[in-house]
Amino acid sequence: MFEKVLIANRGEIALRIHRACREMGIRTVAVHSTADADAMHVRLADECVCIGPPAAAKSYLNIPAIISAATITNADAIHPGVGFLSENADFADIVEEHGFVFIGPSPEHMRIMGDKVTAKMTMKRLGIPTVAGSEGPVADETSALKAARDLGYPVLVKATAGGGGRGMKPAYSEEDLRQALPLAKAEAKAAFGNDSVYLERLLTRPRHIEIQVLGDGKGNVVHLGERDCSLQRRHQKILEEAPSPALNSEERAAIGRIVTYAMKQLGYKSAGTVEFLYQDGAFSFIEMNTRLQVEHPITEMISDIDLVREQIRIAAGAELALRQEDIVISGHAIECRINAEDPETFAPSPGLVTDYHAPGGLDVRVDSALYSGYTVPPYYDSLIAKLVVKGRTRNEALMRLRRALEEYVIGGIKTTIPLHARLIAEPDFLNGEYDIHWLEGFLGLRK
Ligand code: MV4
Repeated sequence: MFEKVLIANRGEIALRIHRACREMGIRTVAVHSTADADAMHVRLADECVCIGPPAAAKSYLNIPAIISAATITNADAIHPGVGFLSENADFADIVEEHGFVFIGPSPEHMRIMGDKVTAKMTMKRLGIPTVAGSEGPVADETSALKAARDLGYPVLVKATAGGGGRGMKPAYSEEDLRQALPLAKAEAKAAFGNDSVYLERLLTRPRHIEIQVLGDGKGNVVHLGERDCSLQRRHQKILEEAPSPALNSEERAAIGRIVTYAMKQLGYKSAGTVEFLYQDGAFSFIEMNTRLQVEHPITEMISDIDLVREQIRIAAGAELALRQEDIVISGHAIECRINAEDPETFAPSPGLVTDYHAPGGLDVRVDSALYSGYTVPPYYDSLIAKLVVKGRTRNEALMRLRRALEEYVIGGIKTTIPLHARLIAEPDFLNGEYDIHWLEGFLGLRK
């Protein structure tokens, strides 16, 4: 097992990884920008190294600085966390070239899933259901129009390098498509430096359901059920729950089997998430995330499996000790993402936390690096806490969540706690009747 792990991240996720390491007897190295010298992840780690100025491009994304930090502290392995360098295959290669272990999948699998067309073709070949679409990128307007005529409108233009909804444009007619194509290409070029696009049939009211997997790269793979992440605003998830209120146990078992089989064929290593759109009883693959996800705690709550611990064991060369038949999903978990934002306008609200009291009690988990007297810096993602609850039933989880939100005190800055309190009182939410567009409608936004 590793003796020392460098955590190439910040905030609640750095703390989450530190906790797993500590429980495994592994020492930790925190890296931080000058803006994060007082951060909780730095305080708790055994060692810390300042890797640059506040701007993430010069610190948390600064590969030479991170490799240097691992070298001078004599770390064995690097955990990239979520965001930042976590899906950067070149970083994974560089980590290994310098003699450290990258705690994540193989760079090859990261590259396959990073290119959305290659990911889709690969998954289709492995038996995963995909959305009807163009076979690969569309070269020009003529071939796009032809592909769309074959598919039938509406269609969605997507960026090959995509993710996060950038470079994505719907088209309801040929005229729409002629306009959407150059717009999508320009957006993709600006966001990813790659203007390649492909087409898919547009699903108009899907849910976003994702399957958590763990593989050891030696052909052992398990799935840990699904998460429903449909409640989002501008591609930012707000609240997630597991299991999905939309699936029955047959559907759950069937998609789990399909995903597990595909990941075994691929020889997938580490934690990963296979994302689907679910509409009219059918699953369609959209993307695979080759990393730990922000919402991983809801899966941990209902499976009683520590995903970060498993990632670390697997990276250290251990075989997956879990068998599918040993995995028991029980109860219902909900995560509220608490952001330092105005709950009405979503304007960022960094600044001094004057009071802090986190909720507790049975089956309440708070993943946060906040403390009273901490100043939330303005430079990074606004996620400051994840409030996760579990109940034996969805209703029990909802009652517990309402109580925990009431208890939570974060003074001095605006947070999205009031938004969550409003959201979980809505009949559609209480009934589990929502799709990926529901929240934006509720907020009166509409794109
Ligand atoms: C789609 C879709 C509808 N039809 N594909 C958004 C980003 C990327 N992850 C895929 N996305 C979508 N792909 C087809 N064929 C709708 C979305 C989508 C979406 C998906 C998941 C979660 C939130 C979303 C919000 C808007 C659009």
